Amino acid sequence: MSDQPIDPSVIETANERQSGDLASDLAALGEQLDRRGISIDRIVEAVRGFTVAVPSWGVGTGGTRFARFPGPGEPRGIMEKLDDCAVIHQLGRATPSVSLHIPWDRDDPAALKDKATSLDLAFDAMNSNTFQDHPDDPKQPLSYKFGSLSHADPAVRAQAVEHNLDVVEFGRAVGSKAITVWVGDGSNFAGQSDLSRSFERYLESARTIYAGLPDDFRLFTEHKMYEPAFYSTVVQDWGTNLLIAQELGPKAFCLVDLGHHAPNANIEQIVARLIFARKLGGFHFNDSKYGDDDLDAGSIDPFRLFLVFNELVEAGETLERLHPAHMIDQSHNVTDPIESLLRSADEIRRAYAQALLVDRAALRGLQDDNDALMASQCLKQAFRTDVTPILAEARRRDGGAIDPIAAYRASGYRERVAAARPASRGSGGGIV
Ligand SMILES: [Mn+2]
Repeated sequence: MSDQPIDPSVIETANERQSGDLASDLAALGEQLDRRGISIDRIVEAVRGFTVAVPSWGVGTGGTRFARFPGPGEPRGIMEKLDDCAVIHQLGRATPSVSLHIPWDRDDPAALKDKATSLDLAFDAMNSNTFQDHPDDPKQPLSYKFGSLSHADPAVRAQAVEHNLDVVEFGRAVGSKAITVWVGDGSNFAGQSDLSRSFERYLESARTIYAGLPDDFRLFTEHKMYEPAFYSTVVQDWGTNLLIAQELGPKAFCLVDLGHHAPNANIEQIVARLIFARKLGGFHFNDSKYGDDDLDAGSIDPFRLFLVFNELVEAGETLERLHPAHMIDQSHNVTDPIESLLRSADEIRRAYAQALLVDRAALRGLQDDNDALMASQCLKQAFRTDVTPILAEARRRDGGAIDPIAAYRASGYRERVAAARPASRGSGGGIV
């Protein structure tokens, strides 16, 4: 059996207290859904089958370029990060995999794989890093200050390509099947960089990475409108991202980070277009209010998250063939990262469960009849349904906690690791 970090009796004791209330709530909701012709059991089982990967970097306290305020018991390396990821999965049962970031998580691949297996975890898409310099890496002596895959200097481009191929190789060794490439390449001044030539250089580099992919590996490219470059970004939007995936070939797909768009962009429509093009590769879930991508998934605009899932459910079999990767990518600056990730995974599953409640036959009829008001009402009825008992029941059936954050607080895990892990320094910026 695995080395679970939380004593299972903590979960059992908490669940015993709450199981009566859950059974009542589930029965009431089941009755309501029955009247709508929906089997609650089918929704619970579908939710159990929906998982999302946690980012290794998410279990540390994040920050901004102004400051970082570390919390107690922060993981000091990838092995301790995996322990924290195991807590999230043990309690929430929604996050069986971890997305690694190289070089931040570089370690012996065999040891990493053993550790993950002992914790019932696996590895999802790998992430390369050519958006900062790596002075301690003898293979990366050149600076990425002026870009990486699109850099004007072919030697920097070659170094960045080689790093990505290293990450693919590392991923293969730990059982990952995909690499996500995000670059910060761009410019801060009009005229600083040639908008066309920089993209051509990026494509040439990406083709070399693509050519080095194993047959069963996928390449996800991630667009971001701006930051760290503030005038132009080489891979700035989904159109450019789609061009890249189409140029590269059948193993290349687009990754949608929900926070990487202009405010008010219709992200669900972007998702629909990428599904149409058969190029939706996956998601980085998070939320944002203005221009950043760091807030907890579903914390600001849960309706938008629901509308994204509405497109995914609507796509049905087409989506099953695409099997997009689901990953969280957010920064926890003021909360315990384990609590934020538990709640975020829950909010993502909530949006999925709500989307499963949409009466699709009715919605199509209303759309074809141009009944705008009732079509909107049909969607909103699903969104307004409180599916909390479904989420709790899915966790309970998989041995997780009915209320995972309460169980986490009762377990004393944070206090234990705070005693075992000396406090980290507060310097350094956040993640991107
Ligand atoms: Mn991202």
